[in-house]
Amino acid sequence: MALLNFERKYRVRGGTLLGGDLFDFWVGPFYVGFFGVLTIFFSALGTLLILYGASLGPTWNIWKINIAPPDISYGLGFAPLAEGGLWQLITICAIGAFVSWALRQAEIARKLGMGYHVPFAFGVAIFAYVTLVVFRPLLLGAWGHGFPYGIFSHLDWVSNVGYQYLHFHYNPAHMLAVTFFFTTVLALSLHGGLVLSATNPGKGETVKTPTHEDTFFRDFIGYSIGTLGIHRLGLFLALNAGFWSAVCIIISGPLWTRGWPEWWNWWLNLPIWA
Ligand code: UQ2
Repeated sequence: MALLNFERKYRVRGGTLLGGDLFDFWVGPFYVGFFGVLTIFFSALGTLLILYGASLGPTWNIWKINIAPPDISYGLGFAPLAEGGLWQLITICAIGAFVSWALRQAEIARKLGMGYHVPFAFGVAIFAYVTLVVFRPLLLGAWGHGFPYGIFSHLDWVSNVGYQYLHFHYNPAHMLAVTFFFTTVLALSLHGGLVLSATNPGKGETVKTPTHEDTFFRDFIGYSIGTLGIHRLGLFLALNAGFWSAVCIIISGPLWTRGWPEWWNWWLNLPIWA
């Protein structure tokens, strides 16, 4: 079945989570849905608020524009717009847009009778962001612990918060996150390379089969994880990268306030050395 025939057959009513039939239609290639409308609303409002915040600031230099969270002294209260209130509203818009986007993915998956793997995966990315700007600030008692919205300014925040714990690479959850990020890259490069080597042959050559792919890795390392397995592994690695990123920052402050190198003293303090 050609793609356009498939779409005619499968673009059917129903499967919506909210709004019933109201927004259950397509605009060109795009499914709309209640959450499509919500995504556009939050994205547009958030973008306008960012532009307004930039207009209050000292620069239009794209690298230096900065929308900072409230001062720590505002605690968990609302701040005036120009004093971090814009950051608070922009954060609400961002979360609203991200969650609406995930729910739109879920509605499309329901329509097609597919699993929820895509919205679940995106949900882990949302979880990592919300950990930075909501969960950790809540646990530390001030919105001022969120990161500022700006290209250079958020880099400065990461550097400063890292040095606050002396050497963030000694954070065990950070170690796990970094390892999962790199292993994700290894797995995707193996997978991308393997699939292209088999299915994108030179002129006059034939396309190879998954059996060729399996055999390549069995010849190479004595093991093939399989065509479905590599995607399970990829999802597992990528989700763990996001998950441990969230863990490594949520434990910094709420659970451990000293330098991360010092955390490893638990090893030297084991009673077996006495
Ligand atoms: C594989 C397979 C694929 C793949 C890849 C492998 C036919 C098209 C990349 C090989 C992957 C292995 C052996 C796992 C490597 C483990 C880590 C942690 C990176 O066997 O099946 O399908 O794309």
